[in-house]
Amino acid sequence: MDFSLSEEHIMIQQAARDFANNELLPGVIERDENQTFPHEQIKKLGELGFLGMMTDTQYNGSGMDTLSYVIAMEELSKVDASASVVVSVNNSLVCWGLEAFGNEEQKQKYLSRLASGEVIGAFCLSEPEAGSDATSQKTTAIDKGDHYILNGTKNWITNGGTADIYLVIAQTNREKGHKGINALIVEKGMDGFEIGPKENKLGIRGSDTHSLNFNDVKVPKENRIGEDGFGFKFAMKTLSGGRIGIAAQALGIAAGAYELALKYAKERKAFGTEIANHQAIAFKLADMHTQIEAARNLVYKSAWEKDNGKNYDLSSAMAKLYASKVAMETTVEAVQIHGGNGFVKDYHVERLMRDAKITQIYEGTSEIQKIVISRSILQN
Ligand code: COS
Repeated sequence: MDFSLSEEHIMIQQAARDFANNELLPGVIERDENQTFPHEQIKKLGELGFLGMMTDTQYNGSGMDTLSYVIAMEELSKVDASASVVVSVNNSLVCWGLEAFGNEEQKQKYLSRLASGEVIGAFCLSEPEAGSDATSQKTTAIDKGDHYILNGTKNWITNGGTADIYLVIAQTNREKGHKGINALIVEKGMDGFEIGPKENKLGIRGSDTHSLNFNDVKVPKENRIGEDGFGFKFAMKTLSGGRIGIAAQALGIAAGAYELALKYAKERKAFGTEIANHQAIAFKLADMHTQIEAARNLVYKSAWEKDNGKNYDLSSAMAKLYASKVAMETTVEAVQIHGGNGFVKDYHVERLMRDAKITQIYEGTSEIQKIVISRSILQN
């Protein structure tokens, strides 16, 4: 067992850290306040290879491993979780899903453009009445021979307005239950595809979250991913990897808040000394540091399992469950350490606290992760 990072991993960490500090930090407070999508920054992340990190180089990806991806996600998320969620969805849900389960034509046509960041993608599973209960899809994709007719509504879709390519999960044959669900590649601009209003959110306000409406959208059959009825398994398998990305995002939010709190505690004086010298603060920092290290170990282990061909359904659920809890708790403590300053926007920690909350909700709530974990341990 070797806990040290390779030279390549350290280089990726440094590159992501530099990008976060030089390109994401300027304007991050204003983007959050005004709900501005980081277009320019996402374009640059694409040019640097961060949008298709795990995708093979033959499809314009960077051909890196999952560990590289989570290392980058942590660094970007320390500074701007609105930008890092775009990176996460594009990498682990859209690019990985297409590379693992798409056919060669789909990879040539869509994956190459997504992995290079020329366009970005969205993953569309949640519906007004089917978030956690994902088999209850109301959106329908009716088989019409050489095409499907898609009807329905998707909710809370990350990159909803900005994406060009959407992976949409829909029910084709209700009698077959989850085995009647398909995953279709839908392009922006297809007739009958409408993008709903942007959501006004508590956190990750710079990211672009929309509902989507499909009204008799004609989707060619060649846009179906995998065999007929593979859509639910596609969603589940893809989400397992997505959860590693969100766990890394949560880890980054926690680590970012901790680093700010540590710096502040060493500078701010009260009762004649830096507040870090008060045990009440030092013990908070000790807890934060320990929890973040534990979360990082879970995230890295899950990435390692994915890279080594092992089943990572359990480890990704545990990593997401724990890292998101640590993100929430750590950011609350970071605000507390900052006192009055923690409550104002200039010090960043209040934003990180708001951003942390979504990591306990999207790509499977904490309660869903507990279903996955408990089923896994009870089955074995
Ligand atoms: N990989 C492959 N297949 C999987 C799987 C996985 N990780 N998880 C479940 N499946 C398969 C099951 O094996 C089953 O197939 P078979 O009948 O052929 O065995 C099928 O999917 C249905 O699974 P299950 O019976 O467990 O379905 P449930 O309705 O009980 O739901 C949970 C399972 C709760 C785990 C699932 O619905 C889920 O993950 N929900 C949350 C979805 C989510 O993350 N939403 C957020 C939207 S994305 S932002």
